[in-house]
Amino acid sequence: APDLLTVGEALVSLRSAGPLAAGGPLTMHLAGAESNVAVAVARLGHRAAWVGRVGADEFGEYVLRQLRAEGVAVDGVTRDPDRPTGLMFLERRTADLTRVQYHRAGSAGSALGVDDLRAPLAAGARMLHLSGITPALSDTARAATRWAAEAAVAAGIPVCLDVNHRDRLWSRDTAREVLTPLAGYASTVVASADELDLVGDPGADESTVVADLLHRGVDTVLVKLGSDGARAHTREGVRRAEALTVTAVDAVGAGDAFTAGYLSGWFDGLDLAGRLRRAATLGAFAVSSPGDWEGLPRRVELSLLDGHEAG
Ligand code: KDG
Repeated sequence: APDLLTVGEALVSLRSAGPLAAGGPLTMHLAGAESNVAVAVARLGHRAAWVGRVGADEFGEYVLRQLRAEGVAVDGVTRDPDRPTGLMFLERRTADLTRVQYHRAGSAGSALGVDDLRAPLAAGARMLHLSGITPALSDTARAATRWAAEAAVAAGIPVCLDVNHRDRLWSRDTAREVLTPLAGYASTVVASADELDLVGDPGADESTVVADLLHRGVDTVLVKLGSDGARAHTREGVRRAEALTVTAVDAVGAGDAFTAGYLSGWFDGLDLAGRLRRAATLGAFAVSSPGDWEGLPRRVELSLLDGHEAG
């Protein structure tokens, strides 16, 4: 069984160097929050498996090829003969402004269903990673996400829920209705500060949401604060983690890298401080290199950012 099992939609991302309306070359990349986490964890030497649906098209072929090249197990993936692999365009509109356009409605990935997940869950894992993107894709994907969380808990597999709100896919109110119960299955919840009320009451402050999650059985709540680092809440209290001081060139994928670093530390049996440090290190690699995941470190490279500690 793998260390990490993650479920979601992997996409082909077509990145522009300038405004899309002005044309110009696009470059092709693998994207998807969950597959980003899988790649990050695999680069650090853990066994990672990604499950989802891709089209029986060239884009699906590309997604699988990229994941295999990164050492991510894809044997549980379903090729959908009737639906295309989802696409997204990542437009670098200005140096400071990137815009995303999805072409994923009706995609293979959004047709994810419970039957796609039975065998991978039965094979087991040390941790199941789910994101709040998957239940936003379709009714069947929502049911599958919920089923996976329940099945994992029943099998004694801890669940990490990465909130990852995507406002292009659903409203905050719908997200909250779905993600708040889902968070009750998780042992680890990861959210940015502005996503916290999607796993609690609308407008609730951090301490209220966190107290409620810990009360519902969540062990660790990680609140991402971007360049200000993160806060980790457990029943023992709150611990602050600083971000590393690096030059930010591309924030896309940084949250996925942070989560992957945390999980890698967990697989290695590190204490909370060590897990947070690895999370911060991976986040720093992601923001200071172009691409969602291309710049992530292999294990021997983890120490390259030593000396970049803030303050
Ligand atoms: O976390 C980075 C993701 O935003 C990107 O890879 C695409 O999964 C994606 C999404 O749904 O936005």
